[in-house]
Order: sequence, then C-alpha cells, then structure tokens
Amino acid sequence: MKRILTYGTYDLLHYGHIRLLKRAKAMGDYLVVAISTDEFNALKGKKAYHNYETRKEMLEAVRYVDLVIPETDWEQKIDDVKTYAIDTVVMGSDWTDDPRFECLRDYCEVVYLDRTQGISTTQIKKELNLPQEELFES
Ligand code: C2G
Repeated sequence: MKRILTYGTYDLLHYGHIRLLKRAKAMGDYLVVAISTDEFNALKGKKAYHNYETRKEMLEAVRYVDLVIPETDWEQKIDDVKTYAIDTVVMGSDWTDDPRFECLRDYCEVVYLDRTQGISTTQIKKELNLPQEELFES
C-alpha cells in the first residue's frame, strides 16, 4: 500500500487541480490531500473564494482522493508524513526545489509534477471579473 500526500488550497476546483490529483494517485494506492485552512491561506497571502469546509467537501468528492486533512501551518509536513505513513509527497512544479518540500527527503520521496498550463484560480477570478478586493492573492 503506497501512500501519497499532497498540499494545496484547491480553491475554485479546476482541471489543473484534478490532473494533479489524478497523477498523484496513479503513483500509489492511497492519496491524502492536506488543504489550507482559511487562516493558513491568510498566512500564504491568499483569500480563497470558497471557505475551508466547502473546499474540503469538493475535494472529498474527487474519485482520486482518499482522505482530506487540514493544512494549518508550514511546519506540519514532517509530522504529516509520519502520522499518515507517507511514501511520497507530490506537488506541482511551481514548488520544484522549494526547501519546504526538499526537507522532506529525509522522510519520504518528493516528486514534482508538471503544472497544467493555461488554468489557475487567479485566472478564473480575473476572467470572472470578481471585484478587486476578491483578487487579494499572492
Ligand atoms: N496545480 C497544477 N496546475 C495548475 C494549478 C495548480 O498542477 N494549473 C497544482 C499546484 O502545483 C499544487 C496543487 O495543484 O500542487 C494545488 O494548487 P494550489 O491550490 O494553488 O496550492 P498552493 O497554493 O500552491 O498551496 O504547503 C503548500 C501549499 O499549501 C500549496
């Protein structure tokens, strides 16, 4: 039973997210997704359109996802890897070589998958012409 873990905000769930989750699940048998709480998003300089509970509900409906847990801070990843007996942490390539993931190599495999081009939550918000204050995102 190969166990995979990934992190994200997963706001306005779109096919870039789904393709990441699909490829991550294909690398093992069980996929844990840690989604950022609203409070942690604020620390990341992000303001999600959907709140944590809604984003969690939507992710739990995705066939590739086996468990959704909260991401509350930058420091929890090593504990998550141990708690959920993770073999591989998978992230999109925008995180390639980020020390916050590279540090996990002492505990598990770390794999970066190509981001899906042409789609992002920020782009969706802009194209939907959401009010400027809704665009508050790094
Ligand atoms: N992603 C992707 N292709 C896109 C958009 C996103 O592959 N077009 C991937 C990202 O690389 C990430 C995941 O989908 O692995 C979730 O993306 P976000 O919700 O933007 O997550 P992020 O804000 O990068 O949060 O501790 C790490 C952070 O919580 C990651």
